Amino acid sequence: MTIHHRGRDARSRLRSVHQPEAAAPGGSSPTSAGSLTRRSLLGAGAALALAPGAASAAGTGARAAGGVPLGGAIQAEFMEVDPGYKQAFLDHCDLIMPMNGLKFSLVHPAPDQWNFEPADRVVDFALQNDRLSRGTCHVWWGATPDWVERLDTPAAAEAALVDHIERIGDRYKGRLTGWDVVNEVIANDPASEGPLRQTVWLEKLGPKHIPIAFAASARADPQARLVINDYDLEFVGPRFDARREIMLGIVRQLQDGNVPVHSVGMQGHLYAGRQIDKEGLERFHKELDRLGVGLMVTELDIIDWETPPSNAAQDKTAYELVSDLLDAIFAWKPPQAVTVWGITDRYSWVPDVLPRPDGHPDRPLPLDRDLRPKPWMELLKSRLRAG
Ligand code: 9MR
Repeated sequence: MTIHHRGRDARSRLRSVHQPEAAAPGGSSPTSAGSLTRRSLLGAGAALALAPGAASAAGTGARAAGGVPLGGAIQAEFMEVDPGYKQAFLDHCDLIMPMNGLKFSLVHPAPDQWNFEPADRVVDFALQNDRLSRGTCHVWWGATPDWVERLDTPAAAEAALVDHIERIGDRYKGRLTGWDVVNEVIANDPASEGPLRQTVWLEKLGPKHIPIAFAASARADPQARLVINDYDLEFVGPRFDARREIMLGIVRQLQDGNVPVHSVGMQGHLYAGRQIDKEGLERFHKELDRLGVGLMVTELDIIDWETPPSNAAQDKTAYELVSDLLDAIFAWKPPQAVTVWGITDRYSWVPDVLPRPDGHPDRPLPLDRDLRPKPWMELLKSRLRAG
C-alpha cells in the first residue's frame, strides 16, 4: 500500500479530509467496504485479552452528576496570552481537554524526545478547577512524526506504537477520563478508497494496528474510557451510511477479539448544506448500545460556508444543525459527553482550512469573537443539563 499524503502540507491534507467533494488521493487501490472482514482486523497475534478493570470502565466515564458533561477543547498556546479565552472554558465547560498537545508528533517528536508541557498545562488547569479532562489521540494519520514514517519493519512500528501509548497512558493515568485511541481510520470515501484510510500505520502494520493500540491503551490505564473517533458519521447519504457501517464493523471486530472499546466518538464537524440523518443516527446509537458501547460527540463545530453572509443566518443554521444532531442522539439515549472544538470564533481551524468563499467571517463556535454565547450554546446547555 502506498501513502499519498506525505508530501502535502498539513493544511491541504486537512482540507482534503474535510472536503469530500475533493478528489480522492490518487493511486490508492480501491477495496469495497465489505472487504473489512471480521478476521481481517484481528490478524495473527492481535486478539488480546481484555485488560483487568476495562470491563467496569465501560460503565464509568465522563457523565457528571445532573446531566451530560459539556466539554471544550482548548489550544494551550492561547491560554496565557488571552485570559478571556481561558476563563470562557471555566464559565461554560465541565470537561477541558488539550486540542493538540497530546497528538503523537507534538508530544513525541523524536524517539527519545517528549514534550508534555503544553498538555500538562491544560490538564493541570482542568483538574485544579475541578473539571474533567480527556486525551486525543494516539493513532492519527494527521500527526505522524517523520521518525515513525521511517520505521522500516512491522516489529519496529509495533514496538514504537506500543511504547508510545504505554508511556503516555501511564503518565496521565487517573487524570484523564479516557482517550481517543484511534482517530479517523475510516476511509474518507469508502466506496472508492475504503474501508480503511491509507495511513502510515495501515501501511506498516495493517488493520491490526487498531487492536494493538486499544490493547496497549487498556494496559496503560485500565480505567480509561477508550474511544474510536471519526468524522462524517452524522449525515444523510450513502457515503455516511457506509462510514457508520464500517465503524460498527470495527467495533464488533474489536469485541470479537476481546479488545476493549468503550465508546464511539462522533466528531460532529457539522456542515451547512448537509442534513443530519436522524433515523440513521438513532439506529447507529441503538446498535452501539446493544453492543455495550457508548456514543459521544467529540469535536463539535459548524462549517457555515454555504450559509448567506449574515450573523443571524449563520447562527440560525448552526442552531438547526445542533438541534437536529441532539434530537437524533437523544432519541435513543443521552450521549456520554459533548465536546466543542474550541469555544469562541476567535480561534478555530475552520477559517484556515475551510474559509467561506465570500470572505465573510466564519462563525464556527458557540461563543462569538466577543465571547458572547450564541443561541446554540444555550440550546446545548439546556439539553445536556436535562440529560
Ligand atoms: O483544530 C486542530 C488544529 O488546531 C490543528 O492544527 C490540527 C492539526 O493537529 O488539528 C485540528 O483538529 C483536527 C482534529 O485533531 C481531528 N479532526 C479534525 C480537526 C480539524 O482539522
